[in-house]
Formats: sequence, structure tokens, C-alpha cells
Amino acid sequence: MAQNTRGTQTAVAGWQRGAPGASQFGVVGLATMGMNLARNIASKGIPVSVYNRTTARTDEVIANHGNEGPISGAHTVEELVSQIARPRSILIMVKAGPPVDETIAHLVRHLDKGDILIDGGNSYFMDTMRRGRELEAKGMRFIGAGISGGEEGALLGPSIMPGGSPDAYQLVEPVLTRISAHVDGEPCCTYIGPGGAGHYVKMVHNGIEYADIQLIAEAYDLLRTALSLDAGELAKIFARWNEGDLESYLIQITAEVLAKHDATTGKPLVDVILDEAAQKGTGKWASQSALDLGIPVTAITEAVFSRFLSALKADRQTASKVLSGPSQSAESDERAGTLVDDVQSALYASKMVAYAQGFEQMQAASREFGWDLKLGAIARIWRGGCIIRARFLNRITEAYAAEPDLKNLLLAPYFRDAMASAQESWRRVIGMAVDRGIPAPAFSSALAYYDGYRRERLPANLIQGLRDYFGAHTYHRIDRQGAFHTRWAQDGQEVEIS
Ligand code: NBP
Repeated sequence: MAQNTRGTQTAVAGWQRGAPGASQFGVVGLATMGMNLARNIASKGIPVSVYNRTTARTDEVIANHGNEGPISGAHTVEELVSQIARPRSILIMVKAGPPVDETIAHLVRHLDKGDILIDGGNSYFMDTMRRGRELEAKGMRFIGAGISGGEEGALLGPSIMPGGSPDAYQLVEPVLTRISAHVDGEPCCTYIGPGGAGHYVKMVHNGIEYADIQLIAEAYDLLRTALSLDAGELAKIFARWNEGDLESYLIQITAEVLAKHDATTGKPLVDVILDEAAQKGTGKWASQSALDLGIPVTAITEAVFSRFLSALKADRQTASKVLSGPSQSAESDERAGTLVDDVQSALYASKMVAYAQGFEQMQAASREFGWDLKLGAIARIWRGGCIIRARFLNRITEAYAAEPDLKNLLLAPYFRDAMASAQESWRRVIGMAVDRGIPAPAFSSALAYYDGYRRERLPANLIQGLRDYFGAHTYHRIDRQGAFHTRWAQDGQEVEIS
């Protein structure tokens, strides 16, 4: 008998630590994520063998957590492989990039045909497609699984987005669904699609997470700057927002971060944190892929650009002494009274745009790569475990359930109506930000997207005219089929090209 993480006893008939074939699962890479996923698996009574390149880390994990459930440590890959029952299922949780290839190459030498490797890190989806092809050629099966939820999610139940070999998924599904988060009795794990589909969806999840975080930061900055609210007052506002439509993990932790005081200075911790945001690249990949697909994911891309701008701290310090802005004046009492509610509405509307764009990107990728992504099911598995989990995701699931081929979420009745009721506030907030010189790039670009998307006629007619003038790129007419060119600088005559 062993104690699992929830303190209940785990009985595994006949399980013997380290015995050949005694484990149902393997985990390679025991940093934060791998260790906690292995503990999660063991806490469900599923025997798991673990291995880490630096063996001291394996020993440390077994010493600290070996009594939580059936976990065996292995000091070599050979030892790990020998401990796992066939066909073997091994989850790789090492740093994304070359370490994944090195780990696969090392493992493959000791595996048999039919064994299953699962890469649960934040791998680039094109790498996942390549690895799947290479492993399949060797008779092995590969799953690229996006896993979201950070340290706590990995331990208590993440959102899992597995893609790749469907028959391999059937074999590992019982374990993956068991360790995932559950909402309304449903697991936050479902088969996403072939090839790199799982990692693609995780990449877009992270892109939406970037946008969501940027929007929250802009809401904080707008209220802080315009109303001179301190961190404690802002914490209360975010806590209140978390009781309405905005209810989500990110809004909840925003309230907690704002309420925290620094032990050294006694000031709100947020006020002593440097204003330079780092990134690991998944938001940038999401933007790059959207550019390749021709899908305007402006909120995600603005969030990535905003992190770049934040990183130019020294340049901003110089510019702050050189460049002028509007004269700052306190908000009138009248405007201040409604500003908090207006920012709440603007945040919700901008967030709806960010999600609509992310889902449109997944729809385009699904077409491009032949993945047949089920967008409603993706929203369903994001309701729990992951960083962007939110009440609002139920609305997305419902929208796709009502209309699986929905072109854009904003067209679904709930979103259409919510945008209509938020837009006056949204416009007031952006007007105020512009008047006062407060940067709100994600709020503003989301509104510009909304206004562009709902316009039947955009000024691209003039763009086409200009392109035709300087480059003879031709244009289409609204009243006739075919491509046309005007000899602008010659006789001014229009000619039909095809
Ligand atoms: P890290 O991304 O920090 O990677 C550390 C692990 O990679 C250690 O086990 C390390 O072994 C191993 N490793 C490295 Br580095 N190079 C290796 C190599 N050449 N061969 C074998 N092992 C190697 O770990 P993490 O933060 O737990 O994240 C794991 C994956 O999950 C990453 O892809 C990450 O992006 C993703 N992810 C992380 C989070 C999060 O909240 N941290 C959330 C969601 C997804 P060593 O001990 O011997 O150096």
C-alpha cells in the first residue's frame, strides 16, 4: 500500500518497484512538468517508471515522492525500458527542440515495434510531424500531446491535447483521460487529430493565453493610469470581475498577484517587478503560422509585439524623456464613475475577438493540413486544467455544437449579442486611452478587427488601384468577371487581362 497525492491508499496488486514489465507507463524528463505528471499518474494507482538524464534528479524524485504511489526510478534508458510492459508507452517531458530528438534517438535503440512515444512538451508542430514520420518508418508510434496547466495542472489534472497516431491514442487514452482535469464529469483530454494537430492546438492555446494576458495587463494599466488606483484597489476590481462573465483562472490569479505584498519593501509586489516580459516562443509561432495561413490573429500578434516592446526597456527609458504625449488630466468624476465598468466590457469584448481569431486560425490550419479539428471539442477540453480555462469556454462549445461549421465565433448569436452590448463601452475606453496616451494595442486592434470584419466594403479597392498603377498587378471589378489593368501613366485605357 502506498499513499497517493490526495492521501488515499493505492493498492496495486503484485506491483514491485523496478520489476521487469511492472510499469504501465514511463516518463522521461523529471523537471517540473515531468515529475508532477509522473506523480499524477502514480496517484491514480497506475504503475509508472521514471528516468531523467541527470540521475541525481531521478533519485531526488523517488526519495521525495516514491511513497505517493507506484513509482519506480531508472538510472539508464535500458533499465527504464525493461520496467515497462509492452507495448510500451513513454511520455517525454524534456526541453523542447533538440533535446526531444536526442531523447527519442536514445530511446528508440531500446524499443520494439509498436511501442508508443508521447512528446508532451511544447514542441513545434512541424517537428512533431517530422518525428511522427521518422518513428512510423521504424515501426513505432508517436503522439505529440500539448499539455497545459503548468506545475499545478500537471500534478492535479492538466488539459491534454494529443495528436498523431489514432491507434496509439486508443491505447493510452485510459491513462491520459484519467490524469487530465475533469469538468462536469468530462475529461479535459480528447484526440485532436493526426500528425502535429495536438501541438498545433496547444500552440494556438498559448497564443490565446498571450492575448488574454496582454488584455488583462492593458485593463490594469488603463485603470491604474486613468484613475490612479493602487494595486490593492485593482485586486478588488479583478476579484469582482471574476464573479461575472470574465470568470477565469487568469482573472482570478490577476487578483491574487495584485493583492500580494513584497516581503522586503512592504510595497505591492507588482510595483517592484520589472516591466519586461519574457517569452518562450509559442506565441510567436502562433503568429507566424497565422501569417502563413493568411488569418488575421491581431490580438495574439499584438500581444507578442507588446512583449517585444516591453523588452526594449533601455530604449523606452530614453524615449520617455524625449517624446511628448498628451497633457495628462484627471478623469472627470462622471467618466471615472463608469470607467471601471467600461473597461470590464472592453476586456470581455476584446477577449471574444482574441478567441474568435484563434479558433479561426485552427479552422484554417485544419483545412490546410487535413486534420478535421473539432473546434467545439477543443473548447470543451480547455474548460479545465489549462491556463486559459474560463466560464466563457462553455459559450464556445455551445456555439460549435449549434453550428459545427461556424465561420467565425463572432457570428454566433451569443457572441454577436455580447459584442453589440459591449461595444459602446469598448469604444469609450479606447477613445479615453487615445486621448490620454495610454497604450492599449490589443484592445484597439481587437476593435479594429471587429470594425473591419463587419464592414462589407473595405478600402482595399484603393490598395488594388495603387498596386495596379505601380506594378501592373491587375484588379477585379465589382460589376464584371475577369482581371483588369489600367494603363494609368500611358493612355489611361483599361484592358481585360483574362
Ligand atoms: P524544461 O523545459 O525546463 O526541461 C528540463 C528537462 O529537460 C530536464 O529533465 C532535463 O534533464 C531535460 N533535458 C534537457 Br534541458 N536537455 C536534454 C537532453 N539533451 N536529453 C535529455 N534530457 C534533456 O522542463 P519543464 O519546465 O518541466 O517542461 C518540459 C516541457 O513541457 C517543455 O517542452 C515545456 O515547454 C513544456 N511545458 C512546460 C510548462 C511549465 O509550466 N513549465 C507548461 C506546459 C508545457 P536534466 O535534468 O538532465 O538537465
